[in-house]
Amino acid sequence: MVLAAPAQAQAPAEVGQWASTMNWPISATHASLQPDGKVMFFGEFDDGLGPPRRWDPATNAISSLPVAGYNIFCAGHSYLADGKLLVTGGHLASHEGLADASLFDPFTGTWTRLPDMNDGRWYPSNTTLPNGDVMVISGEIDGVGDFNEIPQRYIAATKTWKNLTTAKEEIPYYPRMFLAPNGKLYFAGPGRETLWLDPAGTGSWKAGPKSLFGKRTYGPAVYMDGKVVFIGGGDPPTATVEMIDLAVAAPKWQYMAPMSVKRRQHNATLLPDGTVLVTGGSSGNGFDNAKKPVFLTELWDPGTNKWTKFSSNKIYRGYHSTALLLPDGRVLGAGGKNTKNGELFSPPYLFKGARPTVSSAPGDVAPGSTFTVSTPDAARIKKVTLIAIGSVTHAFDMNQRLLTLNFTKGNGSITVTAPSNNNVAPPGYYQLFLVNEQGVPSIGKMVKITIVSASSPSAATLPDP
Ligand SMILES: [Cu+2]
Repeated sequence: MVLAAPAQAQAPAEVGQWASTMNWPISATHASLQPDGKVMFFGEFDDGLGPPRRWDPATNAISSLPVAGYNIFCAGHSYLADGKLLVTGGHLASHEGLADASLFDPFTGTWTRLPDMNDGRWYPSNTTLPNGDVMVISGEIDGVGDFNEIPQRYIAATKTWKNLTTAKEEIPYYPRMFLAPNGKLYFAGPGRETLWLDPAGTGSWKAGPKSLFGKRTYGPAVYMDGKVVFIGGGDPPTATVEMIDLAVAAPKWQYMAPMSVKRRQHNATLLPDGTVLVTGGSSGNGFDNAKKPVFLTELWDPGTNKWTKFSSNKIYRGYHSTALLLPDGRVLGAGGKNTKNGELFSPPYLFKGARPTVSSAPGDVAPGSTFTVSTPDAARIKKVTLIAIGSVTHAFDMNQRLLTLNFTKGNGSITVTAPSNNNVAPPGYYQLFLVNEQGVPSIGKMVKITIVSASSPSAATLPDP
């Protein structure tokens, strides 16, 4: 007798594959891909006082890093031009933030304390600006709804803070903020109200187009080629997805195809082939409903506006879970409340034949330039992407960003057009991927986007929303 295979057993080339669970010492509530391809993460509650950890995907080893000196749980984080991680605020108690800020240097594994911010910030968002400064927005000071209303700009050159005194505004915590092609910052939610922040001088806010659905609390939003895509979220959770193109004259939200299942507290991760992978979350009502876990992984392709169902993971990844794209093309799903483990997903593209190889690529790439990438696979390259290294917490990656680059094929190499300016590509480390006709990506090669001054495009080429 021959036993039938389970109905849902599908080939990894179709649905990808989750590897077995890795037990970790803390919940990876905050996780950042380092420029060296390792993952730095730190934990929730009192674990935020303890050592952050570093996981090496190549060896699976976990090491302890020095402590920051205060509780960095509930901080904001994004990368600077030189690859250091700016960590802003932290945890005194729930809804009570710290004013502390630090830099973590991933190359030396050391912390540098910065001057305190203007006040406490519990759940702030960091957004890296075209010149390498960082805008820090929101976070609670001393109780529920007591938001820090003065955005602050971290001046990278002097390691000091500047208050945006004319941009006082109540913005919800962990706002979904994005640097737009016009050099302004777009606050995409989670509510229907959206706003533009002009970071020039002491700052000013302006109303943006209302989004369509309503409150997408604990839903992720991602930036892809000038567009912001907001996926699910809300309570009760929604499966709906909407998108806005920030590069057009009159940006407007529009619905995209919905996910196959409602989710909140999930993660959205940009993949080398220009798609978005959605993992985890809960389809149940309430804050973090572990009784209605979503294990199904699914993928959105902006080219076709279609979702594809992939295989399911094993562990509930809701509140305090994170997900990161690794240079080898796998996606790490980790953390969750009191969930001290991680899982690795290999997308279908890792089962579709040989990967294109990058023989050499420049370490530094200046916006507005062209550069050469040596590859024996030049003839079969179909797409070239840059993905800024991820830095994620609370269902929002403040650093990841996907840019599709134009290129021409040569003999043994391709010539790639760099992003036009630092509004499109804020400075710092990105993974460069070559993707072949089968959709198989190369290993991500880390390149550093440098700062080109006078990055602001002319008013004639971009809208002033
Ligand atoms: Cu939290």
